[in-house]
Amino acid sequence: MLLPDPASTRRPAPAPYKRIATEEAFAPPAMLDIYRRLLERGDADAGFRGLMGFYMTSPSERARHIMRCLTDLDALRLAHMDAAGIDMQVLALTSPGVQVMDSATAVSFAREANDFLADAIRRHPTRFAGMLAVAPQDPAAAAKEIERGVNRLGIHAVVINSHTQGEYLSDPKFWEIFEAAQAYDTPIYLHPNALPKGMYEPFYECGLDGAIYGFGVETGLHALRIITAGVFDRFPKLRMVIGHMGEALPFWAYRIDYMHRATVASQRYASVKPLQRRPSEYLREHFYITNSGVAWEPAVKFTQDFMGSDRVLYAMDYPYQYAVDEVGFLDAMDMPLADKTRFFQTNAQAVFKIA
Ligand code: 1DF
Ligand code: MN
Repeated sequence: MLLPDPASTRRPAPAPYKRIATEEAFAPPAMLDIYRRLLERGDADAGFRGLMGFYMTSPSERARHIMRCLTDLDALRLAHMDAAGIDMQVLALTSPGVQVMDSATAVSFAREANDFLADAIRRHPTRFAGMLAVAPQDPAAAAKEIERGVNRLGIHAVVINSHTQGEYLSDPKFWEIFEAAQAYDTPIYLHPNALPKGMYEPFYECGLDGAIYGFGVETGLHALRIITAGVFDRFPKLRMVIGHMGEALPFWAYRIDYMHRATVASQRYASVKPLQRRPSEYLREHFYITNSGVAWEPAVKFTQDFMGSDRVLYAMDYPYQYAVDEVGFLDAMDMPLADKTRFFQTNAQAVFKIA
């Protein structure tokens, strides 16, 4: 069976730390209504159709289970958390969130989704924290929503699901969002999206467009575009979070540094400008990395070694990767308790301002 049955799976043993999972998805039913209308129009983006069209219409056990979990922020989710030993979830509007909508709908639905999230946090304040959805389609409105989310809703992080209709945050037209994130001290979680036009087909035709590989390639590219565009020279206090073990960027870091330097020196591209520091330095000093989807001890340790143990956080990726056994694998890592406590608990408390 693909999905563990929470009732029959052995619950992880109690641990001397809280387990806070930091990339956990939800979907308000009203967002699925908007998605349904987009999908019915027939001209919906191929990546979006391939992703949400699948989950919203497939009769498969995986799709039906995920749809049920996504819309629940009460008894079912809490039961799944209890069964997996998860004390707390940091919730994010599931990908692609509002980023597939037209600008006006995206702006108004982001507010609605954040109110919906804030209500869930109010109902279960010891179990849920969250990230604000924003509409990059309207950077000024996104900046305002960050202000409202921090000051009125008490939510201190932002989620952006990678590209917005093929556009990347490396484009200065979006930098008002970075300015607000820096001013309100909200880290931006750069979460995957379905692949954009132009990238989708070579991945889709072999079934590798999704979380198996395509998501990581595209989100890693996005993070690297932000770094090489000089965003962190411009916004020296901006912090970001990336999942899936940093979308493999720590493993790439050495080669990226070497080739970035060579590319700048040869003046091969007008778009590759000198930076104040090496690409890997921005990665280590401006990013936090979660292990969403990668419950693999050597990868966690390598990433801690590269980033520092105060920059690597636990994430499950519920409900897309609800695997109770993985919590046990991570509990069992051969690692000093202080580092394991940073990983499961205290880094998340610091990054997401959880009391
Ligand atoms: C999937 C994976 C879907 C992730 C997601 O959101 C997602 C998936 C729609 O498996 O289709 O957030 N993920 O982060 O790996
Ligand atoms: Mn995810």
